[in-house]
Amino acid sequence: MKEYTTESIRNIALVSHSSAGKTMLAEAFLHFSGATTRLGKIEDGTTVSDFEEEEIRRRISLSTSVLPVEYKGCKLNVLDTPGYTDFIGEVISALRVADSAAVLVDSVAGAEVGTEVALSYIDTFKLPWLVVINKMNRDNANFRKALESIQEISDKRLIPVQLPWGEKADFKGVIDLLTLKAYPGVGDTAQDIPAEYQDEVENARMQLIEEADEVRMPCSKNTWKEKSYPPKRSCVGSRKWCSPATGYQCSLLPDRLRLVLHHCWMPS
Ligand SMILES: Nc1nc2c(ncn2[C@@H]2O[C@H](COP(=O)(O)OP(=O)(O)OP(=O)(O)O)[C@@H](O)[C@H]2O)c(=O)[nH]1
Ligand SMILES: [Mg+2]
Repeated sequence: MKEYTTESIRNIALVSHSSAGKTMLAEAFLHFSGATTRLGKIEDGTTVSDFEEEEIRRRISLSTSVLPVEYKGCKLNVLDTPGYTDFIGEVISALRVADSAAVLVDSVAGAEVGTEVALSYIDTFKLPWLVVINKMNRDNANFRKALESIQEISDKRLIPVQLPWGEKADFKGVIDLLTLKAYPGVGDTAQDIPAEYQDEVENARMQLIEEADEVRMPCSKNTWKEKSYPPKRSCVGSRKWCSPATGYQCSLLPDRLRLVLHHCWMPS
């Protein structure tokens, strides 16, 4: 593996209530970035992260796995933590060494006890974090409701950086508010935003710009498009979060020094 300097490395912990999809997201990162040739499945016991016999048998993560993901000149050390509270020690250890955290929330269940516990440790370690509203393809998936549920248990204002492109059986991908492109689930070709989303996207983007201005990030309404710097607060993506080819792969979550974000993609 190539050697990376500090500014190209992101140590990011995936945390959530059990079963929100952390291990599958990590699997998708690996697959999308070309580290694996096929996407493993929890049900088949073929994910890279859940490799222990007991993890395969129980179909849950029992310990934190560190998964190196190389993408666009950056190295993401993804820490896939267990969601069951019995293994909270693993989550604490992962957050202790991480530079940032991605909090996964099931789009049907919304924020759960494990989400709240994870957030309290994120707070303890004062980590920057973002939310991934996951499983958007499930029946009863509801992005707004899931978002509200996590907003209710956090005192940080959550600002979407991506919107889901459809939901439930109609879930197609994500609409990115920074690049202003729609990213379908399969393949990495960005598309123009479908006409029926234009108003929603415009409103969400305006909110994003206003929040960015408010927290005085190095962007303004004029430079936003070129620089793609994100707001300093927690942001929200959706499961087809892993949209490829976005220019800010390393731009929202921090290394030890600065702010950055990575996107990756999970085919359904
Ligand atoms: N429909 C749907 N199912 C998903 C998605 N992501 C994960 N799953 C399923 O949800 C279940 C749990 O996924 P995991 O990735 O093991 O969840 P986890 O957060 O790692 O769970 P723990 O290790 O117990 O904390 C598995 O059956 C996955 O196949 C998704 O985007 N959509
Ligand atoms: Mg897991």
